[in-house]
Amino acid sequence: MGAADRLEEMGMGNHNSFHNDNTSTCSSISTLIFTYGTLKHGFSNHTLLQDMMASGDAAFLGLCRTANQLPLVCGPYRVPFLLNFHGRGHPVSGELYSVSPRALARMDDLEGVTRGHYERLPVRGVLIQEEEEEDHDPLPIEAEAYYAHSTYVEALWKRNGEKGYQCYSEKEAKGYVKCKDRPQHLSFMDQIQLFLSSPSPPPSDLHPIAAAATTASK
Ligand code: PCA
Repeated sequence: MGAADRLEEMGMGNHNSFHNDNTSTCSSISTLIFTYGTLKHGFSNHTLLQDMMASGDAAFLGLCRTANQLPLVCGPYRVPFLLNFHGRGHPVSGELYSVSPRALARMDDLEGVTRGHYERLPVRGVLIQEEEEEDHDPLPIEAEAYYAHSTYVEALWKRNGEKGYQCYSEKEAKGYVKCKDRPQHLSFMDQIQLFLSSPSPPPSDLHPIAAAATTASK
């Protein structure tokens, strides 16, 4: 079954657009979530989605990318953050899930929504078509994603040299430290603040000598 069929089966949409719509009976019980980081297949928080899929509280709908450019950067411990800055960065790749209210509450808790870590806001995306569906038009979707909280978004963008990634892949995740392995006496907000006040590494595309000079002049 293709991504379009899976969405159709869930009653999530019309012919050319799929979106969160609280007026229909089916979609009132689920929310579309675009995941771009550690919740994706193969990354450390995917176990939460696996659990929720096993209990019928979540369903994987397909690969997805954002319809617009958005910065995707890393914070402390290579934790990924999408920034709500339209027109900067790149279209970002990720995965689309439909989740129940119960699953959404667990995800909000993991992402520290009430603790000021991430905020869940709308995102427009395009479902990546599977081979048998390639002849069809791209499927626009309206979902929600976890963005870096607005209190530190500007500083995080600057700390990343105003450069974003297209995808949080193994390469970008290299050096990721799981929550349980981080210093336990500091809150995640403390860790973000420490990261923001630490110097940015020199740009990796500089020749090592030029990079050393950049560091020395700081
Ligand atoms: N988890 C969420 C937001 C960032 C993160 O690591 C996700 O995968 O979309």
